[in-house]
Amino acid sequence: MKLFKKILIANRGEIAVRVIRACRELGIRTVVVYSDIDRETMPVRLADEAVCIGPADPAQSYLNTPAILSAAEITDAEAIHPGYGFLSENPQFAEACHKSGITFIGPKPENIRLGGEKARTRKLLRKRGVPVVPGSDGVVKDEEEALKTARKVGFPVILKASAGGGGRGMRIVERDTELKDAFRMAQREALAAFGKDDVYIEKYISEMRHIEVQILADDEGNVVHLGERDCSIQRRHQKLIEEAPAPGLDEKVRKKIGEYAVKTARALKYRNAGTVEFIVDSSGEIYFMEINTRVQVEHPITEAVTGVDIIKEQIKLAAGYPLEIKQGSLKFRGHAIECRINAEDPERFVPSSGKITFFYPPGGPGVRVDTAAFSGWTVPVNYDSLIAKVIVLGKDRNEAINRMDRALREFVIEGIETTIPFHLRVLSSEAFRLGEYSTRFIEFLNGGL
Ligand code: MV4
Repeated sequence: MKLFKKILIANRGEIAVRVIRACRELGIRTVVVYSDIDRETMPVRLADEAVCIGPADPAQSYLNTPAILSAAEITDAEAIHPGYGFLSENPQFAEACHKSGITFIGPKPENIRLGGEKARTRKLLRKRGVPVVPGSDGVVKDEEEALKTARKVGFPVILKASAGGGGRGMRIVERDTELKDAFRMAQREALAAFGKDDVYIEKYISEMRHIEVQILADDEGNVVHLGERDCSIQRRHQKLIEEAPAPGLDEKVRKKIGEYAVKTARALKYRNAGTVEFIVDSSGEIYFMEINTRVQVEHPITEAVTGVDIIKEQIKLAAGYPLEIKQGSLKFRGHAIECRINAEDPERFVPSSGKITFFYPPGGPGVRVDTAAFSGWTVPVNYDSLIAKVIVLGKDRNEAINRMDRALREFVIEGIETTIPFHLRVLSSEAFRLGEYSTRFIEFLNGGL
C-alpha cells in the first residue's frame, strides 16, 4: 500500500487549510480548486498548486463535478478530499471520482447514500440492536399510517424528511387533529427541498442532548470510536459550541454510546471517518438519530482530547492502510471546547460581510485556531459565514472554559461583526458553567439568563 503523492482539495476556507496541513505533514503534494472570488485566499496561497474552476456561484464551482474532476486530471491528483459541505455527502460525486480513477477520501458511495436515507437507516439499525427513537418503521406511506404511528408512540411527535438531516425539513406535531395536515405539508416540503417526499416519524423528545461519536473504520472492517462530543448548543440547527467529553455524562452512558456507535458502523459496513449522532434524553436513555458521512466542523475537539489527527487518518484509510489505533490503547486527556466564530452580528446572527481590517488570532498554551482569515481579507457573502474556530484544551472543563474566555478576549477581528460577544455571554452563564444544558439552552439564554 502506498500513500498518495498528490491530493486535490475540493473545498475552501478553514477546512481547505486544515487538509493542506495534514497533507504537508504526510509528505503529500496538494492542489486546491477555487472560485473566481476566492483567488486571493489562504488555501490558494498555501497549496502547491491551485486551479480556478469557475464563478462564485457554488453550483458552478465548488459543486461543479466535471470542473473538479478535470482539475484533478490535469494536475495528476490521485485522490480528492471533499472537506465538509459542498460535495462531501454526494454519493454520485464519490462514484464519479472512482469512475475517473480517483480515490474519494471518505466512505463508500453506498455508505453516503444510506446516510442520506434516514428512514431506511433507522429501520436497519433497529433490526441490528441499536436503539432508535420510538416511531415509524422506516418511511411512512400515507396520512392514515402517519396517524396510526403517532397515536401508538404518543404525542408530541416530530416529522422528519428522510433525505433531510441537520434539522432541515422537520415539524413538531402536538396533537392528533394536526397530524394529517402536518404530514402532507412535511411531504411537500421534503419534495421541494430534497427532491424526495419520504417522511418518517419519531416521538418528540423535548429535553435532549445532542451527543455524537467520532468513528474510524478501515477496509478490513476494524472500527474504533474516538469518544463523544456534546453539540447541544445550537441555534436554528447551527452548532455554536461543542465540547469533548460531554459534561456530566454518566460513565455507563458514555461507554454504551461508544459501543452503539461502533455497532452502527459495523451494521452499515462503514468505511473511513464518520460521526454517529445520538439523542440522550433527561433520563440518560440513548437513541440513534443519524449518521454523518463526512468529517465534521467540530472534529478538532476530538483531536485535542485523543491526540489523533482525524484528517491524516481519513487519508491513510482511503489509501487502504489498516487502522493502527486500537480501542483499548486510546487515551483520553483533558477537556476540549470549540467556539465557532461566524461573520455575523452577535444578537440576530445576520451575516456581516466585508473587509477584515485587522486580524490577530489568539495563541498560547492549549489554544488552536483553525481559520483561513487574515488582515485585509474580504469575507464574501456567497458562502458560509464561519471564519474561524477557536479550540481549547484544558486539564479539566473549568480550565477549558477559562482558557476559552481568555482566548476569545485576546482575539482581535476588526472591520466586520463576529459572534465572539455571544460566546463570551454563554461562557459566563451559570447554566453553561454547570454543564447542565440541553438543546433548548439558547432560548433560555435569551430569556434573560
Ligand atoms: C429531535 C428532537 C426531539 N425529538 N428528534 C434533529 C437535528 C437537530 N439539529 C435537531 N433535531 C432534533 N431532533 C426527536 N425525536 C429535537 C431536535 C431539535 C429541535 C427540533 C425542532 C426545533 C428546534 C430544535 C432544536 C434542537 C434540537
